[in-house]
Amino acid sequence: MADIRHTNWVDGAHQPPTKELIHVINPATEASIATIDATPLETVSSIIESSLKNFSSGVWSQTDASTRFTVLSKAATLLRSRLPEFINLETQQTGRPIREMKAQLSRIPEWLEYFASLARTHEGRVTPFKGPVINTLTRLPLGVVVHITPWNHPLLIATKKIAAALAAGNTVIVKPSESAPLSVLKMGKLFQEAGLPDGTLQIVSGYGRETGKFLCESRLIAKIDLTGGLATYEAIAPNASKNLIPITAELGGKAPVCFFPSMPVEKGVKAALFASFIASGQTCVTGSRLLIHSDIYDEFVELLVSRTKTLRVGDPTDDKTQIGAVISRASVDRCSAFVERAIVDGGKLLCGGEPTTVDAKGFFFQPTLIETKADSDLACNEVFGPVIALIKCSSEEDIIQVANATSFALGASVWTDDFNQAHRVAEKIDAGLVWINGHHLNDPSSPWGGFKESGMGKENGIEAFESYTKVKSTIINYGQEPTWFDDEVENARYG
Ligand code: TXE
Repeated sequence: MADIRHTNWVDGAHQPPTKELIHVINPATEASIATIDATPLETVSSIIESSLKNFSSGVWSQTDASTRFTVLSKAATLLRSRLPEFINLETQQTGRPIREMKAQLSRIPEWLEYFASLARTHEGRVTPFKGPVINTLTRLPLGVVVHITPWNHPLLIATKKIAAALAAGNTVIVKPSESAPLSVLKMGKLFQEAGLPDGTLQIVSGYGRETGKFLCESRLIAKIDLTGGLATYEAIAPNASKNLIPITAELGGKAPVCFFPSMPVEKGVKAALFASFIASGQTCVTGSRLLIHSDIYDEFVELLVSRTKTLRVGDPTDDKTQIGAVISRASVDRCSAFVERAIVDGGKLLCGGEPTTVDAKGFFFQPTLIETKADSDLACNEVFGPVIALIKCSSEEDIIQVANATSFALGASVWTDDFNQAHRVAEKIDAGLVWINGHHLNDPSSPWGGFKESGMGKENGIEAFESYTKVKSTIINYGQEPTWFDDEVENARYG
C-alpha cells in the first residue's frame, strides 16, 4: 500500500493537509502506509466553533425522526456495499487477521440500522402528574459531542458511538486513534453521500495528548465518549467535571473465563482459544484469566497447550492466518515484560512467551499461556496482548472469589452444562457483561460497558441512545386559572 496522505474531514470536505503529520504504521510489516494530520490546536478550535454553529442551526439537531432514520439507514447500505475496501484498510492498519476483520466489519452496518430504528421509534413519556395537567417528557440532543476512539476495533467502536449520537440529533467530532485512524477518516464522505448535512460529523486526527486533550477541555462541548485507557480517563475527567459534562468511558478489563467440570473439556478448550486470542488478546474483554476447576485442570491444560501451539501466526492478509500482529513495538515489549515478571512471581510458562516476526518483520508475540497464582501481577493487571493467565481453582466459590478479585469489571464468561450453576455463578460475578456459554458476543441492542475501573456508562442499546439526550419536562395546565394574589378567590376562600 502506498504512503497516502489522509486528511481531516471537516464541514463536508477533506481539508488541505496541515504542516505536522503522523505516520500510520502497518504493525505486520513495520512500513508506513499513510500519513495523517497532527492537527494544530488553532485548527481544532475553529472546528469546534464550526460544529457548534452546525448544532445551533438545527440542520440536523432539529430534523425529524424520519429524516434521521433515512440517513442512518442509507449510511448502513453504503457501508455494506463498500466493505471490502474498509476490511482491507482495517487489516493494514491494525495488523489483525483479515478473517477477523471480515467477520467484524460485516456486522457494523447493523449498528447504523439499529440506531436508525431507535431514532424512528423511541418515544417520550407522559407522567402521572396530579390535577388537570399534562406533563410530557421529551428527549433533546445534547450538542457537540466528542468521541475519542481506539485502535483495536477502529471502525466498530467509532461507528457504535457515531450512530447513537447522530440518531439522537447531536453534532459529532471524532478523534480516532493516531495508530489506526484510516477507516474512520473515510466515514465522513460516506455519511455525506447518505445525506448527512455537512459539518454534522467532523473527523479530526492527531495525538491524544494534544488534539484529544484540547477537544476534551473545550467549554463548548456537551459530552465525551471515550474508549481507551484509565490514564486517559483520569486526564480528561477533571475538566469534564468542571464543565459539567458527562463522560461515557469504556476502559480496560481482565475478563475471567470460568470453566466447570460439567462442560466437555474439548468444548471448553475451543472456548478458551476464542476468548483469549481474538485480536491477539487486544480487546477490552479478552479472556485474559482462565479460571479452571481443579477436577478438570490437568486434562484441560494439556489439551489447551497443544492446541495453542498449533495456532497459525502469520501475515494478516492471508485468509488462513489465525494470529496477527500486536499494534506496536511498545506492545511487544509490554508482553515480554509481563512474561518476565510472571516467571519471577513463580509462574510456569506453558507455551509461547517470546516476540516473533513474519518474514523477519512486524510486531508479533507468540500466543502465551502461563500458570500463575490468583493474586500475581499477570492475573490482576491488563496485558492487552496474547499473554494469558491460567489459574487452578478448587471450587465454585473459589472461582467466583477469584473472578471478582481485580480492580476491573467489564466482561466475564461462565462455561458449564449445569443450568443452575450457570445462573448461580453469573449472578455473583461483578461485571458489566456476563456471558453464559459464550464470549465476545455483541449486538447493537445489548448494552456494553463495565463497572469499577473498567468505566462507566454504556455503548449500544437504548441506554447509549438516551445517554446522548437530555430530558425536557413540559407541564401543560388545562384546568385551573392561577389563584394566588387574586382578591376575589382569596376572599371567597378565607372570608
Ligand atoms: O490507549 P489510549 P492506548 C486500554 C488498554 C491499553 C491501554 C492503553 O489497557 O493497554 O488502554 O492503550 C486518545 N486526552 N485500552 O495507549 O492512550 C488516543 O489518542 C484525550 C482499552 O492505545 O487511551 C486514542 O484516540 N484523548 C481499550 C484514545 O485516547 C487522549 C482500547 C485511546 O488511546 C488522551 C484501547 C488525552 N489526554 C486501549 N490520551 C478498550 N476498552 O477496548 C490519549 N488519548
